[in-house]
Amino acid sequence: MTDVPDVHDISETPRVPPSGELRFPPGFLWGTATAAYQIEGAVREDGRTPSIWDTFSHTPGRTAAGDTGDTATDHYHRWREDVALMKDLGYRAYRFSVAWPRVQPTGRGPAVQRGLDFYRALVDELLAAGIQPMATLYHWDLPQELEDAGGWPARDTAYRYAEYARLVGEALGDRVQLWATLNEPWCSAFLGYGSGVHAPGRTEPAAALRAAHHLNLAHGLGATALRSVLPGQGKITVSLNAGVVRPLTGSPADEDAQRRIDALATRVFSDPMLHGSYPESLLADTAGITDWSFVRDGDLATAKHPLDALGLNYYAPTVVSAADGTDGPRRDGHGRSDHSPWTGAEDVAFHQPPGELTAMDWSVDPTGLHELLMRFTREAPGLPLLITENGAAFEDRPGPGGRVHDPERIAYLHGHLTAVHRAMTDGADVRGYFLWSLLDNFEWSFGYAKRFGLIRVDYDTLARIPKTSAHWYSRLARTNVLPDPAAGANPDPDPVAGAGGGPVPAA
Ligand code: IFM
Repeated sequence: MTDVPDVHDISETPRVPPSGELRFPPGFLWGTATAAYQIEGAVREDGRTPSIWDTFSHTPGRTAAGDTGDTATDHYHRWREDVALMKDLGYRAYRFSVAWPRVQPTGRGPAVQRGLDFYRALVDELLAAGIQPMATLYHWDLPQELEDAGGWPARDTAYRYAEYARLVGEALGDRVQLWATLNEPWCSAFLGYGSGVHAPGRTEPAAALRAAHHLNLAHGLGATALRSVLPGQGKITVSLNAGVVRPLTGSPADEDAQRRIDALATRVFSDPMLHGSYPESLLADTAGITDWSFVRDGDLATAKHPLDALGLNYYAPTVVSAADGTDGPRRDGHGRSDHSPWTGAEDVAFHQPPGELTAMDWSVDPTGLHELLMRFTREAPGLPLLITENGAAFEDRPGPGGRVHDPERIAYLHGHLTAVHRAMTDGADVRGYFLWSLLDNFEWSFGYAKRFGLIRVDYDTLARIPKTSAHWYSRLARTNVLPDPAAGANPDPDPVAGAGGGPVPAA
């Protein structure tokens, strides 16, 4: 077994030093995040079989330009280079996801050793580089065979997931301390089975609610299975894209729209996982679609598996109002479809907030991150928080020598990390931050058109080029002090010396 390095132990509550300088506590986990289908490629190698995303992306019209994850960033072959880059940049942690169809191709039965070997080698390389690995068990790549058997609307998928979680926990539990059961189950349920803009592309409102429940059940069963095989230091969390939903006005109708969307975006997962119940209002609001009879005795107690931390993914807030009777374009930021992902609240209108937008047309609003952290600080007192995703896509353009200067991303990160610091000063127990994303990658139905990476990927040559933001973040990871955005102002940074060409203090 490889020794786990002496990196941040999330069981210690950090204190924010009282100073004017935005300094984060020692041991704060500075990481980056990726997901298997978005970066690995090699979709037919070493026994891997198709996932729902292989099928979906190969279906004409489903993704921009017909892009697929067949090659993606070729991380499956270039992982050593990627770990070396993280090490050179001084990043302290790395959140990756395990591809279910690589490890258990049919979603049943024993694990494929070659699949597990890939992740063991990756984790060993990370540990040798002093980088703390965090494994996400499910980031949307359901084995196609399980979808053919019913997918997430079928209860059995939750049991299959628990078996898979145990297999991966047994194989990697001696090396990986930090685990996330599911990434953004909202997307799996409501984009996958509601609006159909994500795999498997079904548009069945009742199935979306069933999927949501079976994802809650899978989280609880999977966490229980994982806990039974992990050594004592193993920590279990889940990554929720809990929404920050704001009413357009203070009118009772807009506030009611806000309540309904919040229930569908956030509470449908956070209430079962944290409190062991569904909001009564959600059951009432969706009564015309389903009677929820798929919820069996004991399911909600299972879903409420005690967590070691709560993972939150934040990008932008959402502004809603009661339907205004006009039939304008839907602006919920989740891709175009004639079908709403907001099951039972299809009438709610979404509005573009004023101000700066990212390349996803998502607003740049760090106050939402502060709001989210404070919400869960109040709602789950004593539960440490991890920001398991935050970041932005911009229209990065390579300059002379292929270098990429991305001041918009640096400004976005600076604003959001200032909000994190403020939340910590206000009492939020935040233990780490995983920036989305390490590399430019396959952005689901947007294909390769949207670039979220700190590191540019040239999709012709697959060369990796750290952007200015990669060096700016490196400075933060090495010093725990939030660098001034101007520290990334030099468009031609020295990749060794760090952002702005200045010296980077030693770790
Ligand atoms: O790329 C995605 C990721 O897979 C899940 N969270 C949001 C990111 C940006 O859209």
